[in-house]
Amino acid sequence: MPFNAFKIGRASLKPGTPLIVGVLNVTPDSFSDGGRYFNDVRKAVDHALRMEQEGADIIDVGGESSRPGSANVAPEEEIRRVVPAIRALRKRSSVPVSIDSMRPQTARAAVEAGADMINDITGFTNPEMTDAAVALKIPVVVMHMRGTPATMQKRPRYSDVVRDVSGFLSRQAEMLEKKGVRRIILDPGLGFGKNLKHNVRLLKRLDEIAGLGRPVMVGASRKSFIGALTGAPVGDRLAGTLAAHICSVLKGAALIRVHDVAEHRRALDVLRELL
Ligand code: HH2
Repeated sequence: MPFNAFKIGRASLKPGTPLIVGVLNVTPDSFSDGGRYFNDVRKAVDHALRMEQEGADIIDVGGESSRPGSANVAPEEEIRRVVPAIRALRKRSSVPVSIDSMRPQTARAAVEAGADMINDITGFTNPEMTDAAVALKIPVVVMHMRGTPATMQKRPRYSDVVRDVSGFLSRQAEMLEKKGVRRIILDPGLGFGKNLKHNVRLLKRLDEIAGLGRPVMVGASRKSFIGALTGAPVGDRLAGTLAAHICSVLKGAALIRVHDVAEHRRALDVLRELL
């Protein structure tokens, strides 16, 4: 089902033209690139600019790892990590920026520094995060997660993972819409409280989530289920990631969240000609 087009900063999100969201983790401990852009604003900004040049439509900045078992970061520390990077990036580029955070204080500080979108892995289950989204009047990503990063991989169970995730996403989107949030993206949250079968089912039946009539984002990049399907270590999961993301786009994904921007841009360029 198509969705109504909208803007994220200068980017146009519309059916049939998937956007690439490049990941910038300013953390010491993210699962695939932890430490590379941590405590070094220049390195972080250079990486964001490189991703923009390679074809990223949006840069998603995160200051806290959400890998399974990861520890909580205090809001002050998260703000200290993300705000200088966003501010410095803003000075050099108008590329749309998304803040990957579950904390209202961080979301507000990031938007003040120039962020254009809030990406909440807890799917706006915290009412204060919803209040921030309402007040800030910017697009949001509602992601599904079962449990918390500390506990989410302990025997996740669903009666029907696709129906359960879709139900959660539509309920949260309706709640946000009633409060006045107009631009809403849904994300099934691959790897967040899901085992291999759950992740595969969500990808195979992604058309059901896209069928909710809202834009859908998918983030399979380098995740452990790609490793489980290919036997590849985290540094060698690009081929598997591309397959998962191309399949998602064919099933209606409007945004893909990736670490390897250039390769995804080329793959989407080819796909565009073939469709
Ligand atoms: N995945 C990660 C983090 N944030 N946000 C959305 N909306 N969807 C995702 O699939 C998603 C996300 C995990 O990836 P990464 O940022 O590379 O790792 P870490 O959480 O260890 O920083």
